[in-house]
Amino acid sequence: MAFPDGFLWGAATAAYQIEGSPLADGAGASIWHRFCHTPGLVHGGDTGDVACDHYRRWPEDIALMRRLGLQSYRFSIAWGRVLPQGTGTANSAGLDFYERLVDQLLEAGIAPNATLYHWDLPAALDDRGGWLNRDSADWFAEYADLVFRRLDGRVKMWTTLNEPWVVMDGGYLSGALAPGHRNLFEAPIVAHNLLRAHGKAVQAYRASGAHRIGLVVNLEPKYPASDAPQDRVATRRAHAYMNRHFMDPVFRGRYDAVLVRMFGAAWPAFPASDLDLIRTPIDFLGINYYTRNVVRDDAGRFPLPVERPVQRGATYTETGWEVFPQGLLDTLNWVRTRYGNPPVYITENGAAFDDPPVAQGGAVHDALRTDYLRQHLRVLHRAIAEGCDLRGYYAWSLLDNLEWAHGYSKRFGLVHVDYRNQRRTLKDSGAWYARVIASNGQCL
Ligand code: NCW
Ligand code: CA
Repeated sequence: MAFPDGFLWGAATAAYQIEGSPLADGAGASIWHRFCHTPGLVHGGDTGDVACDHYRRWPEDIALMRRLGLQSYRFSIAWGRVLPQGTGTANSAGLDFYERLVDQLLEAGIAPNATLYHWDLPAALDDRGGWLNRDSADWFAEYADLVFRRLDGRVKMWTTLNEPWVVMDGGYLSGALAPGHRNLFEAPIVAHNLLRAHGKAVQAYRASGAHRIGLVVNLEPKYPASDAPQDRVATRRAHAYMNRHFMDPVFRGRYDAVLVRMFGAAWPAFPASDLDLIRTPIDFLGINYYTRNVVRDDAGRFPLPVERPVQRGATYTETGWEVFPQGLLDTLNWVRTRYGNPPVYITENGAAFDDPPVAQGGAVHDALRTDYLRQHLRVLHRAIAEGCDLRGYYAWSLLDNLEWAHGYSKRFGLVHVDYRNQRRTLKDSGAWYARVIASNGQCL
């Protein structure tokens, strides 16, 4: 079971989830700093104040990446470290941090893959309306351009946004994530401005960058719970909402009618020319895949009129996500056929499990995580055989880290972090993944 030559093996993290020191060296606070410091919003009152202390321990973390044999490392840049107010005066110390990180990654033979936005909007911009403000697309392009000019000589793979759907749904509709709004009328506006921001950053990149830039979306295939018409209709709506709200505009330059109808009065009239900006061609698509969704109609809920009936016999992870590797194959084939087979990277895939404690001598026997990864990687091999243009895979996550509103209670890492002393321990899944990389998947 060998993968194609040049298939890229990596692991991923995000700035606010691992760095700690969120205000160090002149950085401006983000909406996640505010959210975590608002009592009652995050499990256990956890914050990113220390997190994995990666801001100070990054050399040790690069040593861990070497141990895993990573060929690429996907991380995100904290906008507020670079531009404390979000726009205007740059903070050179913030860029220095990422410059040093990138230089040492290259020194270690690890290709950096940088994401510009993994949810940590500068709080100063939230004060100006955040993603609800139409100017947010220009703010983002200004920030992106600054980073490109400083780092594009060394970073050859860029991502504009991580999971814009989650930003919209969690940040502005369910309110479970920063900035914690719950407003049906805001959601489509935020989605649209995120898409415009993405498009403007890609255009800025064409002007100053020399390598590749893409978008990362979370995709979750939908299957009806029964043959009943209402379940089938609900499945279509759930699919349009979660999987096509961002993909259709980027790849086809339009919003789907199902989506527009779902939002009804909450759907504003957008200028048609915005779609031309949004569909600016990208070089690759990043897909984050974790689970599927079995859809049962629940007309009382909006805009996702669905329930997720528990599947008997299935394994669920600690975030409540069903383990369903076949869904990854279905998703890749859906992208291949609907969107013209773009170059794809799996930019996140992984599982939170309650790992056993660190054993004597330093080991974590996390067999469930290894199982999860193995099953999903096997499916990738099939997707390639079926014609998907799949270029690489990033496990989520290098380290246990701050799982947003779940705080530190959910562990996704290949490496265990003891938050009492910041000690890192390679889990069994990490040692296993190192063998997968070393054999280019042959040992699967
Ligand atoms: S969508 C999501 N995740 C995880 C996160 O660690 C990563 O940064 C994301 O790209 C794994 O992959 C994505 N997490 C959703 C968190 C929702 C939390 C809601 C908590 C309610 C109490
Ligand atoms: Ca638990």
